Amino acid sequence: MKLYIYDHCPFCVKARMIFGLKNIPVELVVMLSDDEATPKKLIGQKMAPILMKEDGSCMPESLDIVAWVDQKHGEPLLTGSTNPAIGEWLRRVNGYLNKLLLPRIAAASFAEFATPEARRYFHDKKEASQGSFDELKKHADGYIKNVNDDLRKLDKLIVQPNAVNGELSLDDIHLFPVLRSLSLIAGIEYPSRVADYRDNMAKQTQINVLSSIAA
Ligand SMILES: N[C@@H](CCC(=O)N[C@@H](CS)C(=O)NCC(=O)O)C(=O)O
Repeated sequence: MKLYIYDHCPFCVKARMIFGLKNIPVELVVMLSDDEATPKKLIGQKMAPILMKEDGSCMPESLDIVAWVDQKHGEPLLTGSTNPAIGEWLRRVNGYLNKLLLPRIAAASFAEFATPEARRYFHDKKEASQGSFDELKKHADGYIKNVNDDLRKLDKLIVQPNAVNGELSLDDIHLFPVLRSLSLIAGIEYPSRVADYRDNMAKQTQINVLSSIAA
């Protein structure tokens, strides 16, 4: 199977997670961010992730990919129940996270930005939807303070380092990608349970965190 992704994309991380957790081989194909032809050919629109199954058919939508792989390949793994407090935490943080992340993603050394045109495409598209990056960067300190406050709240919700609620569930599929994205931002203070959980999930899912390119 092949998974078409952008490395920075949290939805793509969700799809990658289930392969790593179940130790199922998959070939990752990082598309250039300005490559509209490939995703349109595969699923009729420009969106990642896209799973190409062994029979050549393609499936979009991260959570559909997660459910399909979990149900159809070995015993289901995401059998734990979810905690509404995690959903609420994610809604709050996702409400402001992009404003902090997008200027840094646009400047980082991701494979989807391997050409200047691909980086420019992402930059211009996101500035059009979120506002000027120079303006967003002026508010970074305030957003980092929000993140630090919110991570202290998350610390109290983490039950085990290998599964946020004690048993792997969809909450893990939603939470780890946010923590991986946050690892791109220098200067965040990680409470110990959050750091242990993030690092343990990175190992279990076989997905790198981004600390080495944090800015
Ligand atoms: N509902 C979709 C959302 C996926 C999504 O929004 N992907 C973004 C990348 S993070 C995308 O492909 N956007 C189009 C673009 O970058 O031009 C899913 O869960 O897979």
